[in-house]
Amino acid sequence: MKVYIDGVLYPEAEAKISVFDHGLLYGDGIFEGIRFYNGRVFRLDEHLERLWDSAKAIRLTIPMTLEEMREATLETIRQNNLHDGYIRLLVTRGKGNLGLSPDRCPKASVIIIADKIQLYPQEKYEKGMVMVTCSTRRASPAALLPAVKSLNYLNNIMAKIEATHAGADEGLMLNEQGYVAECTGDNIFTVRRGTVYTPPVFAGALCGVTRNVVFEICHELGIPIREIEMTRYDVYTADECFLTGTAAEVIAAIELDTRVIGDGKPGVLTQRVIARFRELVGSTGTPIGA
Ligand code: PXG
Repeated sequence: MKVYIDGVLYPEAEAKISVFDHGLLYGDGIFEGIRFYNGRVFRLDEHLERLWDSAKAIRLTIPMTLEEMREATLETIRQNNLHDGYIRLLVTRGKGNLGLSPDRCPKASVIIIADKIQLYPQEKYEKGMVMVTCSTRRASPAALLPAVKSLNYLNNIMAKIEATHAGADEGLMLNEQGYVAECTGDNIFTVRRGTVYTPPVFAGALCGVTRNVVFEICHELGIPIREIEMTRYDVYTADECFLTGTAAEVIAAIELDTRVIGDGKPGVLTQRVIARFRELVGSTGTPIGA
């Protein structure tokens, strides 16, 4: 495995960053998780645009252009001879001192890791995911902007620990008002009487790239889709539920807090969305190139 750090591809064992990097010391940085399928990177530019938006929001200067980042990403995949896999793109605040001010970090660091992705077990894709509501709330936008894909994931990790310890596959996160925000690493959708619903981004969700793809698929297939604030009640009583994320892709959720959703199987509409998603990931995207 070769890892890109600031313009150089290092063998994995030599891919190291400074212990004074504020990405490590303070979680001060941003990232993207991107997939490539069949020799093409899925929605690469959407991910890069979100990375640049995250950088803007935290006042981080990415030390290269978007075009250079696109090329560095593709080159890292090529150098690892991968056809299908996952890219983790990080921009850290860079090396500074033991003080949290980023003013002492002269240059941000760019890290690109290309690897195989570990999927949920195939069984989960066939049977659906079991969820519990976490007591850890999604960070308030007044504290940590949920739209920023920052290296500060403790909020989600605390929720993930709760979900895992409850024996669930995923944790549902509510915002401070008690409305559904998203899951620990995925956006959530429900289906009721033929309409697809998802919480608005302002409810505390990340503006997921996969979430946006679901909007496109629904428009294309003529399925009504709406953003609406929802409570746990709306998930318990939905006909269907599914989750979306680069890692999870599109996956049915069949239970929340021991309430069976719909008939407890991946729903018909969910399966239509999944089928179209599979077609898109297999046939579109930025070619990795020779
Ligand atoms: N919400 C959150 C909080 C996320 O972290 C998504 C939604 C889905 O967004 P995309 O753009 O991927 O459709 C994410 C991203 C993991 C893992 O290992 C998952 C994500 C990020 C990093 C790691 O499961 N999901």
